[in-house]
Amino acid sequence: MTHNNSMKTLQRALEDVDRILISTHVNPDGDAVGSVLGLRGILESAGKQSEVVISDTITKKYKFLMDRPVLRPDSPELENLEEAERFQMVIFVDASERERAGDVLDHLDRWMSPGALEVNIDHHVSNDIFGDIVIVDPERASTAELVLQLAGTLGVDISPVVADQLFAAILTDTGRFQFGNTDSHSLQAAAQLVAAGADPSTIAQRIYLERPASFYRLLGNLLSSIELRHDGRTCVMTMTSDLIAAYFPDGHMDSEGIVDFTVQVEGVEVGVFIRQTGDGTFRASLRSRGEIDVRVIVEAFGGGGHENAAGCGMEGSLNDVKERIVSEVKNWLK
Ligand SMILES: [Mn+2]
Repeated sequence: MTHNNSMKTLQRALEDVDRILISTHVNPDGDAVGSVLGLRGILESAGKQSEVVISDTITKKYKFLMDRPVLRPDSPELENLEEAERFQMVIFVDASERERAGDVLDHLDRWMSPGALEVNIDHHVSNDIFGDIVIVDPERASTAELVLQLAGTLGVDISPVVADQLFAAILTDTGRFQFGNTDSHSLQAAAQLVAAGADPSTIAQRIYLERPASFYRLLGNLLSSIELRHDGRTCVMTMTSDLIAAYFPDGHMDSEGIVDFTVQVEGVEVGVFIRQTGDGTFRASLRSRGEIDVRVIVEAFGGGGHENAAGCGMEGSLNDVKERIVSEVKNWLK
């Protein structure tokens, strides 16, 4: 990895800083939530004041990880900051591009001190290396592993609360230690967090095993309509707004993890889950097994992610979007 700074560089920069803002990408996943919260706890143990601000709300299933509230761009705590209340550093975690932080960026000018440093801690291979201090390591399965490494550099003990937060982040980004990115480093980090007080069983229970019955009813509908393409090497699942509304009348549903079913079918190498996000707008999530790099596939549509898990936004009719993705997948099946 080029352009990378070391944890020592960040440690030295932190010496001159008292107030730190932490943010992450829109629609924060488990790694994003666990990493921002864990980083806040670690920086506080290091004697720094830290606040987390995220453009979106945190999904219900991750709320148990919050030891205290996080801020939104319109939070009163961030209105009219006095000079002394401004932040001297902003750390973006798990964001492959600065723009991924969303609305937060519109307000940085009034929250930050002049000359404040921007730090980029991430593990996406597609990270565009923004910021004054860059700690990007695509070899790591989760951003949380980099946050844990920072704690080691700072000499900070991991509290049981932070251990739970970082463990949840690793658990989710490795797909419960089942994705291709699961390696000795992620397992050793997880073991270190359990030794520090993380409770794997409770965390898994809260994140994966407490979904509303309507989720399973909708999932049953989706599973019964999966399509196999390319001689069974590609599996496609689609979810329209109408279908979501039939099971979730308020329109809010947590679809995280549904895509994983598409690649659990015997013989399937690439799984595609297309979810309608608005009128003529869709989000495609892809998963792969083995050598096929789905990140490269979604890059054709302006998306990003990892080798075995990636996604992109798309516009058009459902059928048009589906056929464009499916034909791009075909190009990469050997
Ligand atoms: Mn991540």
